[in-house]
Amino acid sequence: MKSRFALTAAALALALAQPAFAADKIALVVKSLGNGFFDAAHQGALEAAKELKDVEIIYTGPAKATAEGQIEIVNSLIAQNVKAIVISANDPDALVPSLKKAMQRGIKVISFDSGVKKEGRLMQLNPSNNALIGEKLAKMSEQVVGKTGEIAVLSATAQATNQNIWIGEMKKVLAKPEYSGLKLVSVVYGDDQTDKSYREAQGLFKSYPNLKAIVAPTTVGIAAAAKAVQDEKKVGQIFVTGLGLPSEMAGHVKSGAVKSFAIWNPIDLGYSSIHAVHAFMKGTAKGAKGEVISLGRVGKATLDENGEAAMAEPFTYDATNVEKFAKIF
Ligand code: RAM
Repeated sequence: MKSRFALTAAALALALAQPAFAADKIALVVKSLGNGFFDAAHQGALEAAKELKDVEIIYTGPAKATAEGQIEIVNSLIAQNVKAIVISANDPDALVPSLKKAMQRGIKVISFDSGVKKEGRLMQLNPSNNALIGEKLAKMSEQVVGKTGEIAVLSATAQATNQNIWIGEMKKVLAKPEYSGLKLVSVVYGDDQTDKSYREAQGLFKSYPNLKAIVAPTTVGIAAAAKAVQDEKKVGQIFVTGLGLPSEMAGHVKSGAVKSFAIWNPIDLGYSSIHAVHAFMKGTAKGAKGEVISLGRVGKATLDENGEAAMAEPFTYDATNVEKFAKIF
């Protein structure tokens, strides 16, 4: 009798410890794990989940930034019955079939940061306006190079949706008469891996002895290129610019390898993505043109005809402010 009572009490205690309802699972699928940019986005996602109360975040991604790795993950998330997938895609096309399958099973899918084609998601949340980012990259290059000189791009993976769009926008700006002196000599890919990005930067030094700047529209690439410039004693000869995290770039600004770089707040991006997908989970968003989606403390986003919405303008960092923001992301 005694032991039976003990068991009942234990079962009761366990039942009381469980939440009154099971939180819905949202999977945040990033390009690859170990990238500080996505760690910051994850931080924001957790903040949103805490506010929303009825969801929990599964943070996942492949070891290397490949579409194949993400497809495997998406398939296993379908099997796990997650309620939503928020993905930064390694390829605009390759993920579409598995994401479509997820949506057919009732899973709400949105992309953020690096998008997938319209048919593979309900919306794409861009960190900023793509044309603005392209212009920013061209302007920052001109600031360190001057009116004439050779520049090269060190990108992430060759299939990355976001980097390819930004490079395309940057090329449009460089094609304008006022930029005719800036010569884009090469675009190389470090695959968002530090060691490969570092080697690609070294390769550029060798192939282009007159190179004046490396523009890296990736937080992994810009940090690796700046380190290569420092290690090979090319500070003052080759400047590095692009999109970076203040926490990873402060030392490189100090060394002089980097004068300025830009980025948006990755914490806010992750936070906003969870709010956006939550609206689809609750049925208040459907993905139609003109729909206004609440992004919690960040504000609102309006969907365009492609189901895309953009957040804030990229912010520029240099010696005057990098230390302050390095403490945040
Ligand atoms: C890297 C990733 C990410 C991109 C940033 C700027 O961390 O490629 O997708 O948005 O750089």
